[in-house]
Amino acid sequence: MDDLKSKYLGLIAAAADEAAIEDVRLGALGKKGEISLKMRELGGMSPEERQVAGPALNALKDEINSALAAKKAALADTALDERLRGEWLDVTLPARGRRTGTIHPISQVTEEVTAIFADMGFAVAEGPQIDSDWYNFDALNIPGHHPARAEMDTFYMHRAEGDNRPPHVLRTHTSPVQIRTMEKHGAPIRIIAPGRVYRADYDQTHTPMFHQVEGLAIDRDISMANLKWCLEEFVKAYFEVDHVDLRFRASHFPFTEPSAEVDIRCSWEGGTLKVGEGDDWLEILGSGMVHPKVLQNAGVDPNEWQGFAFGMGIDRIAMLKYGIPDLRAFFDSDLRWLRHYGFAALDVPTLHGGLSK
Ligand code: 2U9
Repeated sequence: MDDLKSKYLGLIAAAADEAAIEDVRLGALGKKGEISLKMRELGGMSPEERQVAGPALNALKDEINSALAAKKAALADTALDERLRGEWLDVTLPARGRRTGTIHPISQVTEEVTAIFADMGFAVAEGPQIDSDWYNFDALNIPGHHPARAEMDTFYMHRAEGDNRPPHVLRTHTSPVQIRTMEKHGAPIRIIAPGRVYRADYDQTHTPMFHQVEGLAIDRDISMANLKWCLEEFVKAYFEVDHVDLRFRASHFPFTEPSAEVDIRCSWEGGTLKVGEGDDWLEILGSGMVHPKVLQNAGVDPNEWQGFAFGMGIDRIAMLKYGIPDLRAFFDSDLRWLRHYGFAALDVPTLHGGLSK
């Protein structure tokens, strides 16, 4: 009995894991275990022998069982300690700097322009990028034979066979948005329409998709004087300067009469643009008084209402303000370029907070 006891207590002490413990248990107390067999021998003993051996065997069995349970608990504790040591984290370490995305210069400039015109009471209007030739051309006083229609290098949508209606187009300017908004809300109206436009043209200064922002202000007595003030305020705020000189050059667009292209005084010292000083002039937008036929086409009575419109290229004014030399890089999705020219995601442009801080 003593031999059995020291044998199994020794094996239990030496067991290194739960599987080894189970082996010891089966060897001692399993169906064919050494102690179980001894228990079975009790039946062949005399009552006197059994009275001595019985309690001794039961005590041995209890002792082995408690040693097994204690060893099991000790092994579980060690395993937990080891796991906790492996998974230990120093929560007092400083956070690792995360790679964050940036705001694309076109989104940034769209937000800046929107903030400036919002401050002057202009709402933002949006519309479809695929539109009918009525909204893109005819309503804007650009009839089928008009040279402007050919000049706009239009992308035409595919037509089903046998469909003889004029095809829809990828809008060549955001002007259809203003027609749709006038149709819906009538006059007076004060909106800007920023967004993507498409022209089949690709070289150093043209991409087949680019961005425009157009503005429209219609009321009973809006004049070129209001247009000049509005654009002057815009240019000062956008380029973040106190003074600008604007030059209005007579021009021609089918949708405005009279029409003017607008230049700003600037200098190009050492290759960088300075707005408001110098002897150079830089064209930044087109504008004019909305043609009476265009008002009529949008359901606004030109005998009652009048106003101005203007349009400019967002990509171009972004390049000018932020010294971006190559237009095509805007659409390359080059991460190094985006990190260099991109803007911090939480610095939303506002007039009071600073447009491009
Ligand atoms: C309506 C009536 C009139 C929008 C205008 C221009 C002049 C213009 C160009 C600037 C550079 C396009 O991005 S660009 O290539 N735009 O010169 N746009 S007036 O006139 C409108 C628009 C809508 C209903």
